[in-house]
Amino acid sequence: MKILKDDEAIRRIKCAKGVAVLTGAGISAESGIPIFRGEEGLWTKMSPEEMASFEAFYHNTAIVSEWYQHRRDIIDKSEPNSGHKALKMLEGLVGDFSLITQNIDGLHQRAGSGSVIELHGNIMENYCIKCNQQYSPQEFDEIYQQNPEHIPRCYCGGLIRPNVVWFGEQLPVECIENAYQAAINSDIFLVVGTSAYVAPASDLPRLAKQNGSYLIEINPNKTAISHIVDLRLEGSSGVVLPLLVDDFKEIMLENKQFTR
Ligand code: BJW
Ligand code: ZN
Repeated sequence: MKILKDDEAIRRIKCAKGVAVLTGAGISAESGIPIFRGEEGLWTKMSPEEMASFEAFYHNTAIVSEWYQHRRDIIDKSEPNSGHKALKMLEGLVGDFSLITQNIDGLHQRAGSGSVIELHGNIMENYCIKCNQQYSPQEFDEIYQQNPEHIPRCYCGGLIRPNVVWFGEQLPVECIENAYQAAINSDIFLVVGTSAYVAPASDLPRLAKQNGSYLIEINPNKTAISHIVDLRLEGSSGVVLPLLVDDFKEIMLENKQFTR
């Protein structure tokens, strides 16, 4: 064991059938994508509600669109890190595995993870708020670049917005239902790189625990749910996750030999 010293954690992993993971901005920090809150956060100078809301987009379209385009540029240049890759490995080890992310950067998919539940959408997708026309990243980029005011408009005249979930907006129903189900069905629930401040994603760890799951938090800092987790692995996910997944592998292999 490299990182797991806790007997209860090892016992729980030995008999785990379902593993669910909730990730947040922290898992992409080591890919060079800024987190939202805290000293290193995107939002130290302005409140989240000022930027990530439909009202902000509608009344300050150019500023909000520029902000998203700037973030798209960062994401375009970034690569999945060892944390994303470790979760892809974990998926291959566990029969019933669910990966739930609040991130809109698509890095889990680029690391090879299959069927990722994207609670807050994806920044590369865009659509018209009037006629719902979808725009591919290339189509959107062309419209954005051709418009000197940076107010992207559909051919119907409607504003084009990113396919992300802003404050006060409902999460995609199928995604949140699948996430609730994954939390309920899990035996182990990993909470990685999220402040667990934003609902309803922040309800998932509690729901998992109420249904008997063992909660492991991976984060260099304490969060809103640290007091309810069973095990805190303090550190960055790019370092901790590969070690944890190695331990999972070892425990599961040992268990197979034992049960044979
Ligand atoms: C590392 C690390 C390393 C660093 N390794 N870790 C009171 C008033 C008004 C509203 C509410 C209220 N109470 C609750 C609400 C609801 C509201 C809400 O939660 N508000 C909070 C402010 C309290 N929620 C909503 O409005 C949601 N919708 C909703 O509830 O709908 C109801 C409804 C029903 C029916 C009809 C209509 C409505 C929607 C929430 C949408 C959130 N959207 C955003 C923006 C997405 C688009 C974009 O990216 O621009 O999602 S906000 C932002 O926060 C983003 C993130 O996904 C989300 C979570 O942030 P995350 O990932 O936790 O990041 P950070 O920065 O907070 O934390 C990073 C962590 O990483 C830290 O802990 C670091 O320590 C750690 N870290 N380096 C590991 N290397
Ligand atoms: Zn349109």
